[in-house]
Amino acid sequence: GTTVSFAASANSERSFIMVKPDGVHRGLVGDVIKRFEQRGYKLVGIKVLVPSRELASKHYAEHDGKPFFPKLVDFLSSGAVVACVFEGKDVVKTGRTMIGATNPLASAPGTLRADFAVDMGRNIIHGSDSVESAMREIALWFNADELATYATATQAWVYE
Ligand code: IDP
Repeated sequence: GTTVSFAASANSERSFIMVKPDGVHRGLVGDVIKRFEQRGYKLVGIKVLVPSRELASKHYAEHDGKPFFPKLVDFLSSGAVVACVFEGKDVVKTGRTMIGATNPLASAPGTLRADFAVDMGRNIIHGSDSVESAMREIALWFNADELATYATATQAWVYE
């Protein structure tokens, strides 16, 4: 019925979550994924790649023209990243909360950036800041056939 299909679509929000080169070099990929998994979010896409400067520029297009933009693009394309798509209820907003403030020194304790980072330019992880950004970023980093549609055996124990 209506209630069931509403719940299903509300629980299928997606966010683009990426471990940046500093996080990969420091061996934090597992820690990042662990936080999202243990919260109850479902991993539906994942890949490791060294982004081209073009891809990095497109990803951070909203910052084009700002003083830190060239450094940001250089850094993101300097090494391997792990690009992920996580799915679940309110995953965009909740993901941002779990990640913490852009400046790790201002991030709340218990957030990924507070627990693993110090400098703004080495804050280990990216997470989409809105549902619209998430859709743009997922389309930029993934082909449709690289995203899996599946039901977890535990979904009834995560969602009422
Ligand atoms: P977010 O990653 O928390 O969404 P954004 O404002 O979208 O933050 O900035 C993208 C990334 O650019 C940040 O994660 C950070 O690494 C870097 N950055 C943002 N602002 C500055 C700055 O003022 N100086 C240097 N790097 C910055």
